[in-house]
Amino acid sequence: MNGLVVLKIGGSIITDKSSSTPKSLADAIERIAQEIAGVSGSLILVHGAGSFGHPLARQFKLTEQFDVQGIIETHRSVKSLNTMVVDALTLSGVPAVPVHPLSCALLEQGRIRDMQMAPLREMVQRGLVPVLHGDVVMDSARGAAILSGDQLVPYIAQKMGAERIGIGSNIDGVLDNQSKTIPDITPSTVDRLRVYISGSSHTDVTGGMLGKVQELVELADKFGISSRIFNASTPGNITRFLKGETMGTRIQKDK
Ligand code: IP8
Repeated sequence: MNGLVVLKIGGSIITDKSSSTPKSLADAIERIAQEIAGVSGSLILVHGAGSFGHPLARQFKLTEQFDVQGIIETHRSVKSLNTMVVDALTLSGVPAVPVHPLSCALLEQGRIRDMQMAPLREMVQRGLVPVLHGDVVMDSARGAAILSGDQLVPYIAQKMGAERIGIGSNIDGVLDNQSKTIPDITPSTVDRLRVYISGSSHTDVTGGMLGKVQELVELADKFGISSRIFNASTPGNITRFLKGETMGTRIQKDK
């Protein structure tokens, strides 16, 4: 699908991730919706779970065990965050529709085994903007597991033949040991850079920055799709990314 952009907005941008209970950041959600509304083009949006998902996933030990109540409560919570994002986009004039991974994906040992792509394809072709999110999802081996938006983005991008991928985090891309942005990462440099790349400082059951980089390096390596990690908490940066401007860290295949 030519020109399609897949963008993930991290849970740290739209929620207070330091909170152990769900706490949304309404101003940030509204700003993001307005920036997205300002740039036309095909888009699939994925957002993180932040304080609506990670504390509950940890409380119910969803990465270790099957727990019916944990599935219900965690999904209900991330769905409520998704409703806030979709509502803000709708109010800004974006034709956004919710897509919940629990209802359309199946995992095996935590990796996506199967996902309904036909509805997404039809939505995008008809000008709708699907809005997915990190979720608890059924798993053929474990019963259920956590599916991070970081895994959804490369999967969807590859299946849909996306043109550009963005991961909007709350820092200026991937930083080195001097806190300077690493402009480029490739499969051959990632091992050397790994020591600089930390996990998340908050409750994060899906791996923080290192998890994101690993997913995107794999995408570049296997499918030649490049992506960009940038600071989406800086006003205007989502607009810049959508317009194709250079910023943050680019992850691409070795030349
Ligand atoms: O915030 C995690 O998704 P992420 C989903 O995109 C849950 O890593 C339920 C913790």
